[in-house]
Parts: sequence; structure tokens; C-alpha cells
Amino acid sequence: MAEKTLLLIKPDGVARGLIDTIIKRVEAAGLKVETKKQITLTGEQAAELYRPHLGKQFYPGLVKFISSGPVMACIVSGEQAISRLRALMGDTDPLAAERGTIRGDLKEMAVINEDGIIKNLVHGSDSLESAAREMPIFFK
Ligand code: DAT
Ligand code: MG
Repeated sequence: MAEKTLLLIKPDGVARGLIDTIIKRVEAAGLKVETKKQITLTGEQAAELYRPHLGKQFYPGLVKFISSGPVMACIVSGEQAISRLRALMGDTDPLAAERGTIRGDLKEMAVINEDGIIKNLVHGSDSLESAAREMPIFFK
């Protein structure tokens, strides 16, 4: 099924100059970047993005990190775009992410920030429901 999903290049990826590198990888895998926009999330946008994690011990740090600097928000489309983008991203923990994945190949030496948050460069919606909730946070 043709799908649309949200890709975010997180503040660590933008700060490290990896926007083009990451977008090229997504496109090389046969997915299409329909539109993109660089923004710094408001607290409200960050809270909505990470609403499923509300109540977890790392939630406050997560919201702080994602709004700590500009992100590149992208709508990515293609057949099975949601699962294909997730596979391309690799494991949540960059140290566990396989070679050939964005998180595995582009990780930095220290993958945990000062608040205990895993820095892993990218966010991708994990389901049709998540994509439907997350895309409008960035694209009206
Ligand atoms: P993913 O981004 O792979 O969908 P997730 O939705 O479980 O992973 O978590 C959202 C982000 O929160 C994740 O990209 C990095 C951070 N994170 C997840 N689990 C964490 C933990 N146990 N400690 C610190 N940060 C964590
Ligand atoms: Mg997630």
C-alpha cells in the first residue's frame, strides 16, 4: 500500500550537517521526500509528538531535546513507506543498530546526552495511526 509518513532529522542530525546525507539515503532506498521544512519545535509540538511516551522517566528530557534546536521535518511517501523508513533508520539504540542503517552508520561516539536521552538522529512514524497524528504537527 502506498503510504505517507513523517521523517524528522532531529537536532543532533541538523547540528552535525547530516540533512543531505540522510535525505539521500532515504531517496536511494526508493522512497520519495514529498516536502520538507526546517523548524524548531514549540513545547506544544514536542509534547504532541511524544505524547505516547508521557509518564515515562525519560519523557521530560525527550521533549527538551527535540525542541533544543532546529529539526528538518519531511513527508516521505512510497509503497510500505512506514516500515521501510523504520528499517532504514535502524534500532532505537544506535549501538544496536545494524550496519547499513542511518542510526548504525552515522552514530556519534557518545549516543546519550546530558539528560540521559538517546541521540539517534532521526524520528520516523511507527504506524499508520502515528503517521496520521504526527504529520499534521508539522504540515497543515
Ligand atoms: P524510536 O525513535 O525508535 O521510535 P521510541 O519511540 O521508543 O523509539 O523512543 C523515542 C525516542 O526516545 C528514541 O528515539 C530515543 C529516546 N529513548 C527511547 N528509549 C529511551 C531510553 N530508555 N532512555 C533514553 N532515551 C530513550
Ligand atoms: Mg517512536
